[in-house]
Amino acid sequence: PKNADSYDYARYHPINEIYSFQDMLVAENPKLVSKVVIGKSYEGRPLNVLKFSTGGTNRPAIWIDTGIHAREWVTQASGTWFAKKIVDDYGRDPTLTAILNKMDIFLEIVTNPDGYYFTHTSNRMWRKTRKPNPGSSCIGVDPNRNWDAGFGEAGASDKPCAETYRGPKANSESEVKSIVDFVKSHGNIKAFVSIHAYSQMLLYPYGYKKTPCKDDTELHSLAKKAITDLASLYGTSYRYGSIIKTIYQASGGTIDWTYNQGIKYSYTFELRDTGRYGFILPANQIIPTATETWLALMTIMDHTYKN
Ligand code: ING
Ligand code: ZN
Repeated sequence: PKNADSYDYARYHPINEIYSFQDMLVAENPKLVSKVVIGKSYEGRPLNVLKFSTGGTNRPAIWIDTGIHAREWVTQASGTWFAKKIVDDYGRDPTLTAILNKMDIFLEIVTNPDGYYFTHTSNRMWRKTRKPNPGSSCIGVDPNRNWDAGFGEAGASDKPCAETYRGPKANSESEVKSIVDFVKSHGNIKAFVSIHAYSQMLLYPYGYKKTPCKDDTELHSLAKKAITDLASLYGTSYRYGSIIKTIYQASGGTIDWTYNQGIKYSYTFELRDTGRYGFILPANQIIPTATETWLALMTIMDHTYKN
C-alpha cells in the first residue's frame, strides 16, 4: 500500500509491511505521530514505538503493546488498526481528543519482531524470542516470563525448551529490557496495557502471587466496565479478574512488573477467540476484534485520564 488509507486492515501482514505502515502513518500525520526506536531485537530489528502526542514534554502517558508473543497475530493486526483509529478520531471523537490534549499514547505493535518474522517464514506457532540458549538446542525465552516481578518463582519454567522458559535472568531479552528502560526513563506512564490472544479475558495483577493487589477493587470494577463496553458491540463475552485467579499462576509477567513500578492501570487483554480457531483466527475477524477491543481500551484510557 502507498498510504495508511489503502492499507488492508482485514489481512495479516508480514513485518516489513507493518514497518512501512508505521513510517507512512508518521509521514502523513507529522504533527500527531512520531516513531521512537527504543532498542533493537536480538536479530537486530528495530523496536519501534509509535508516539501519539499533541505537544508538551513528558506528558502523562498510556502505553499499549501488541505482539509480545509472536503467534498471536490478531494482536499485531489490531495494534495496526488502533494506530489508524487514533489518527482518524483525533479532532473528531471528543473523548479521544480530550485524552490526547493532556496525555500521550505510546503503541508498540511488533513487540517481538524476530518471533513475528519467524511465524511468517518457518513456524506459524512460534511464541518466544529467537535468542539461542547456551547449552541447549532450543531457541528463545518467553518474553512474558522474563520481567523482574516474581522472576524465578512458580509460574514459569527454568527449561530452555519450554514454551514458558523464563530466561537465564530477568530482563535477559532485549525486547523486554528495552521497554523496562523506556518505562523507567519516561517516569510518567499512568496506564500500561499489554495485549495477547487468545481466551477473551481482561486481566490485572497479580500473576505471581495470590495476594490481591492494593488497587484490586478499582481495577476489578474498571475491568467490568471495560468488558461490558466491549460486549456492547457484538456480544463477545470476556472473563475478568486477577491473572492468578482467572487464568493461572504466571511469574515474571509484564504487567506485574509495571504495576510494581507504580503504574496503577496495568492490564492484559486476551483477545478472541476462546479456542475454536485459537492463534489462527481468520482474518475476517481482525476488524471486529480490533473495533470491540477499542471500546474497552477507550474505557480504560478515559478512566486513567479522569483519575
Ligand atoms: N497468555 C498469557 C501467558 O503469557 C498471562 C497469560 C497474561 C500471563 C498476563 C501472565 C500475565 O501465558 C498468553 N496467551 O500468552
Ligand atoms: Zn501471549
